[in-house]
Amino acid sequence: MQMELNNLSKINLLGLSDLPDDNSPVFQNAKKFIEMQQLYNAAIKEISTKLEILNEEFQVKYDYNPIHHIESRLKSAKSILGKLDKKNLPLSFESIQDNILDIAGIRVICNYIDDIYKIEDFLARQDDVKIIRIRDYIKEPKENGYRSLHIILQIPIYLSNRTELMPVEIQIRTIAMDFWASLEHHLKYKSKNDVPQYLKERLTNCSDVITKLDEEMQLIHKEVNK
Ligand code: 0O2
Repeated sequence: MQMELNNLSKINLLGLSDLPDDNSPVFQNAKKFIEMQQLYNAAIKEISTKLEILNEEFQVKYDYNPIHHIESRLKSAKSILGKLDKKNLPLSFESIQDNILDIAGIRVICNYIDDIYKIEDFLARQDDVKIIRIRDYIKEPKENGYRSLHIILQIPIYLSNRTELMPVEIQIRTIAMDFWASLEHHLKYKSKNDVPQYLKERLTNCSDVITKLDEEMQLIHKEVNK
């Protein structure tokens, strides 16, 4: 099983029609993987639609948008298997379902810090959404200066013959936090995770500056809208 799942990362999985009519385990696994991706993709659509509706409601009622923009992505087979491998977990479908909760990923970029928590409240109030885990890296930033609110939730996906509860990871952050995370990610990638100490320190300083900027912008925004 392990070898066969490993092979998944080499296949460019697009749709079932891309696969040959072959009963070998590798193609059976590829088929199962594509079906799994469809479910995660459906979960991304469900949550994205809820967020878009919220944003439109705010526009109509208050002439204001809490969401600047939304990005989403499906984690690739290569990245899923890499994460399992890094955590020394079994390379199986069961293990993917049990351990990888960010296959469906949505990033919500907001203008102000308060908007982040408005979106968290909104998601928590949805009848069909179950919050599984919250990590607040805004109240407690990571040591390197990373700030963002991470929510893992579960949403039902209604299929022709069954309902599946699918996990989605939502990262909610301000434009400034996103700017910081992009540069830090790029730097880690460029330096193959071996970021020189002086650059790490400069980035941590930037995070402090950005925190002050976010807080000041929030106060000005409140003042303007009193
Ligand atoms: P990718 O390619 O971004 O998806 P988990 O195994 O997911 O339960 P983990 O990874 O500790 O536990 O979860 P956490 O802390 O919620 O972080 C998950 C994601 O947040 C990461 O995904 C990144 O996208 C982002 N993230 C976390 N820390 C940092 C950071 O210091 N800098 C930046 N730029 N992003 C961060 P992945 O899985 O690493 O990959």
